[in-house]
Amino acid sequence: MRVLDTEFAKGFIRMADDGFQQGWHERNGGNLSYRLKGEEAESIQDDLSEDREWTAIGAEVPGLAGEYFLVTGTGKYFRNVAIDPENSMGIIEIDGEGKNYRIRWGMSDGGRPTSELPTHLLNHEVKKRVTGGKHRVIYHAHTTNVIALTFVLPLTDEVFTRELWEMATECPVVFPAGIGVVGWMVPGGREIGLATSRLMEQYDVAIWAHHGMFCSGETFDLTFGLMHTVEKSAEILVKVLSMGGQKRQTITPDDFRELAKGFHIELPERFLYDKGAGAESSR
Ligand code: 2HA
Ligand code: ZN
Repeated sequence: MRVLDTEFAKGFIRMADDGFQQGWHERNGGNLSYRLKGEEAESIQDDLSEDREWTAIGAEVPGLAGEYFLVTGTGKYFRNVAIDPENSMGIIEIDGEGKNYRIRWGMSDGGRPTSELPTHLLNHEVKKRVTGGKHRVIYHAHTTNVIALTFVLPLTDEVFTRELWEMATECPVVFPAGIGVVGWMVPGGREIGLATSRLMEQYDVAIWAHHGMFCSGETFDLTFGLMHTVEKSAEILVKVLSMGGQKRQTITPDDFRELAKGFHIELPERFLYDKGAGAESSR
């Protein structure tokens, strides 16, 4: 089977295009990766090449030994993924030790995987382990409103989670575990990858201050939907802050506890802290 005829490649391309349409991928901003299922990797073997050499990942991911990933290319534009997929993305195989990768398909002009490959693979390794193999998609986008908030909110998991939960009732249902925050760091390497993957042990969302967001999920729909929900919530918060920032009423900690019961979810108490007199609803 040809790679571009598979459902996973079509889903990947559609997601990249959706992200571009949202305005999250200026120039070459953002990157996307998908861990193939065994039968998917099997089905495309005839379309793969062995011409490209093994290259160091720049991080060690023994938990991903032998896995195949579809990833966007470094310097490539999300805007072009749908019209030139073979050049904008590629399939890589991880070696038996989790130290090297080789390109098996795509990146047709001699390109390389995303500069954020260490973060993608370190996140995949954690998520494969903690979800029992369910999570397959890691998505990085330059989401405007979340980035704006990293200039004005304290850079803590507690504040970002609570403030974004408060902006829409669906939020705690969509990301009940909360959101992790990484302070400003140099992107593109192992250090920021390790910091992010530590957060991915407990969260499906990690914010990079003054840069963007990473989301993890089982499918393209769920992962795109998660990014979309968090960014929508951030947009509402930016509007509220722009209207003076004073909330006349809001969703209270007890409202969240009631919601948790109704939806059979667990909302960690550390996000339901008391904000002090005057900060909460006067209902
Ligand atoms: O340019 O988004 O973080 C790709 C990126 C780097
Ligand atoms: Zn980025």
